Amino acid sequence: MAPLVMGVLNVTPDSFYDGGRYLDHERAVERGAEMVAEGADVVDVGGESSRPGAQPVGVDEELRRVLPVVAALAPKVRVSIDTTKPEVAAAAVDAGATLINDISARLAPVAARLGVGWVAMHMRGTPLSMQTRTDYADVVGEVREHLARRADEALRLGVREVWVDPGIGFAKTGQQNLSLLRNIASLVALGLPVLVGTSRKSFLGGLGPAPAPPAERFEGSLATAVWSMAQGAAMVRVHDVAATVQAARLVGAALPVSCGRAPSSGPAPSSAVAP
Ligand code: HH2
Repeated sequence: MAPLVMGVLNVTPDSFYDGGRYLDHERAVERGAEMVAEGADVVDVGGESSRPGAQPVGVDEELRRVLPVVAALAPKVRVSIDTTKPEVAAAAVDAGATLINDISARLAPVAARLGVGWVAMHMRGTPLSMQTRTDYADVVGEVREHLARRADEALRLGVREVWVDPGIGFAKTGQQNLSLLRNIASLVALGLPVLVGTSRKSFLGGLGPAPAPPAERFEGSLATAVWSMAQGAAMVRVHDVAATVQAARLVGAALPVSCGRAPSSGPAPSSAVAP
């Protein structure tokens, strides 16, 4: 089975790559429909930027941004809601979202109550403070343990679909992002589906001879998406859907058996299989 592709749709003025492009609801819905045509499996709708230093948005404003977009896209495609606010998650589920993409990894009780899937992403602090909190003794081990604990709590609460995500770029240095990418397989070994988001992120801009802005990070984004999928990530979160869908199909054809699945030894929890 090919890994899944989650398309990023930010209904915000300030997201680091697509900020301001889809603040108008009509344009956001058009872009969502375009992603569906390009083969996206999930469209991830967000109303609050989480780039380093981003200012928080109030509940009412976040709801105003995302709800009409979620409602318009949900009949066409699986919609996830990228939020850390319980009220926004609940209203988006009411409007048709079936997955809560939670960068705070704190909304498992909401996902359990609403009977929807949940993504637990690793982060320290908040987007305002996170880049001052990159002091890990063992970034790979600490991220894995944090996600394993949160996932376990969620499974105990009765969340049936639990994803884990290392949170590339969230409270991580460039080198720490690379260590996490090198060790995706150790997250996959938890037996839960893994989501990875590297798309257009700043560590990619620092790998070449001169710093590259987000507009020049497509190749690095695709390369790291392919790398992640080949290491067993069950889904990648990307801005560039069409190219990544082609890459995912190729990876799926090349690695037909184990991609994104729990290792064959040992029991796999029911949530380990990607939907
Ligand atoms: N990255 C961003 C936002 N949400 N969710 C998950 N699960 N994983 C990620 O890596 C992730 C995420 C940041 O990217 P983007 O949405 O493009 O930017 P912004 O936060 O500025 O809106």
